[in-house]
Amino acid sequence: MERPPPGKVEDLATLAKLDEKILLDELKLRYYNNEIYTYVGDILIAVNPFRDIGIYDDLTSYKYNLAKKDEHPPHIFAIADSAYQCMIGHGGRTPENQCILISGESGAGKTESTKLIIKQLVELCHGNTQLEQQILQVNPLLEAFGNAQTLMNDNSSRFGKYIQLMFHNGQVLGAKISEYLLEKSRLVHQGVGEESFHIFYYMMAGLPKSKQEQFFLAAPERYRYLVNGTSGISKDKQTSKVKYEELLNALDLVGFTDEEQYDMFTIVTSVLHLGNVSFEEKDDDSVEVHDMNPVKVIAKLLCVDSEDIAGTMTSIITHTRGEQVTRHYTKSQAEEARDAVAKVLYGRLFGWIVNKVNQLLAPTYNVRSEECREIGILDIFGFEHFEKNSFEQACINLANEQLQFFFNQHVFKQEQEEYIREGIDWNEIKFVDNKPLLDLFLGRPMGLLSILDEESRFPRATDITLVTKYNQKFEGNSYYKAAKGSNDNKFTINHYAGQVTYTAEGWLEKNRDTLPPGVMEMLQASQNTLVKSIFRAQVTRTGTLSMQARKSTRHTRKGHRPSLDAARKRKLTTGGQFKNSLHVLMERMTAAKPMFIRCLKPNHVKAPGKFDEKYIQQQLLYTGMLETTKIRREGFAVRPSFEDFVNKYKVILCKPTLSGTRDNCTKILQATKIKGWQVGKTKVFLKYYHIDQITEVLETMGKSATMIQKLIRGFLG
Ligand code: AOV
Ligand code: MG
Repeated sequence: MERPPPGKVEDLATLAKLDEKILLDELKLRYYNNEIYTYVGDILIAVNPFRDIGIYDDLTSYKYNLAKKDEHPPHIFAIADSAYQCMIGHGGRTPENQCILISGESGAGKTESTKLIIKQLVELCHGNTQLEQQILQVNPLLEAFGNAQTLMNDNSSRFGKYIQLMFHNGQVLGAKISEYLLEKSRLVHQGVGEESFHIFYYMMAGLPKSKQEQFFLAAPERYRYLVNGTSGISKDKQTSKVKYEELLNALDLVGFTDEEQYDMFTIVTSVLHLGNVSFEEKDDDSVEVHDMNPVKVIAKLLCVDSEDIAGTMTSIITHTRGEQVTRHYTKSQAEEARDAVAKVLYGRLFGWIVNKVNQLLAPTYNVRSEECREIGILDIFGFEHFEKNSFEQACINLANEQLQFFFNQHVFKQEQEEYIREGIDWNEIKFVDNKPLLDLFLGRPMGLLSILDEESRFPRATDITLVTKYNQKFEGNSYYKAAKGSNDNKFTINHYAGQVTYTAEGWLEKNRDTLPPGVMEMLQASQNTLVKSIFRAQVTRTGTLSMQARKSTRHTRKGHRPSLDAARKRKLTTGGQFKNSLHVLMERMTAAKPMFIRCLKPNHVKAPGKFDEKYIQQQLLYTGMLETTKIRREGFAVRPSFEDFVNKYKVILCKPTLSGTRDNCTKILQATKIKGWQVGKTKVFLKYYHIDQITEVLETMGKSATMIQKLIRGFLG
């Protein structure tokens, strides 16, 4: 067979010569030719085109439906198709649950890929059911509330998600979404050139005047949470308006009622108003709300008492020896309390939206679980490296480490271990194992998160004490680097995807994620249906007082600086929760057959037609793409047992009673004349392209058989 010219190699695992430069050149030539997709065996590389290249139309979608892999150019639809075929057990395969894991830097194209996969999967089901239409609307809906413009991506996912599509007899039965760690801190502060969640801008551009009045809304520039010291509002109003209409449409289609939508917007707007609450210090060391107007608006929107809101943000009431004591907050404590209310409102709203979507898309009829199959799609937040990196970046980057580890386990470790076990003639391919990084983060009691949890329990701990502890415990760990100054709150981690320096400012608070006393009770007492329901089922914390008690407080001790920590009770920390959800995710993915999509970002400036070689080279290097290509080129992707192999291919020897032995497998393989296979101790080891080759042998045999029959018939007359 003639080798394709450079840039025309659709599967890098078929390259005769292989090095970093060759990989890069192939991808570059293809990119400039609008061929953004390239295979590495069963793995798909996708280079973000940053423009519409017109390859996702219905005709293309149809073309890839149940197509053979090499029939058409590499495409994301082919991956969806392959997952679907494996899931239903097409072509005699055993039906299996699938998961599609999409990785890549922030802005590399993971979320777009997720949407394209879902679109194609729905297409493959042929139906045009209401459920399918609902499923297609879930992503735009969640993006409005969970995505935001960042320096790296104009539509950056600020939460991770795993979407499970459930099937029965090849038809979609329902869907379930799991969400990971919404970046709530973005509500109250955004970095330079960044924005808050899209929903705020969509709403302000799209709400008709009458509704704006109902929500007491003014121009976006009037809200501190949207303009707090950054670039201001850069979104185009007309685009936001269109997005708002799309969102309403999605909400309707998925099944949110008008009342629910109204209540959702009520919460979103009250968050905005919260940002405008400010405080002033009084001579007696107490603080009070500077201007009660925004508080009154919030009180109306959330159906709570305005005095209660002002009270919970400026003071804490405790019981001391049977007496009620009011302690005043400092100005910064009051601001912290206000921001905490905004974050809990929005965070709970987001959680409620995801739950609601899950209820609306849950399978409506019962199918025995063994008859139900699923395809899961993982779209997490990509690896992040900003000028200033906080707790959120640490969690996001940990999730990426975990995903890279999963990839390595599948692509390198388990595979090579099996070759050794089965006595296959094999030259080991080395890969960079990032297990030490997972240990650094997740180890117990000596991991970054465990130590953070421990420190979070000390009311007097600070970011400096935390980092001092890190410096002591990780001295000598080559993946950890302490900052030069001894009184510094910074440290550097040597991630698989590069070095990131973190600043521990605010980590303890973010990890504790506790609410100022009284906030929960105040919100639980709301008369707004949605607010009430998202704060229901919360155990009232001891040590704090109900609203009633607050109102009847008489005694006030002045001048005492309270600590918010005093009333905090132990609960699962943010880090602890994240660790648990990562664990559950890994278990889910381990139980399915994984397929990998590697998204690459061609430049830092979100521009089309710009292939920054150095930047791509870096990504190829840290994702281990050269080694991946090597193992896919030399490895054996298909490994049937002797029994299965003989059963399926005994026709090649024309012996229907052939038994499933090692010898018989060898005989069949020799008869096909294909090259490069091996026979192990219990299985046959085939390259991924061998199956197509054997199928061709079978087809040729079939054709000759029909031809012979025809000849005989003709001969006989
Ligand atoms: P991400 O999910 O990987 O980043 P996105 O999927 O949001 O990245 O892609 C970023 C932007 O790149 C999109 O908004 C599109 O403008 C463009 N893009 C991506 N894929 C395609 C494609 N196939 N065709 C055309 N344009 C594309 V983050 O969520 O930031 O990690 O947290
Ligand atoms: Mg994304």
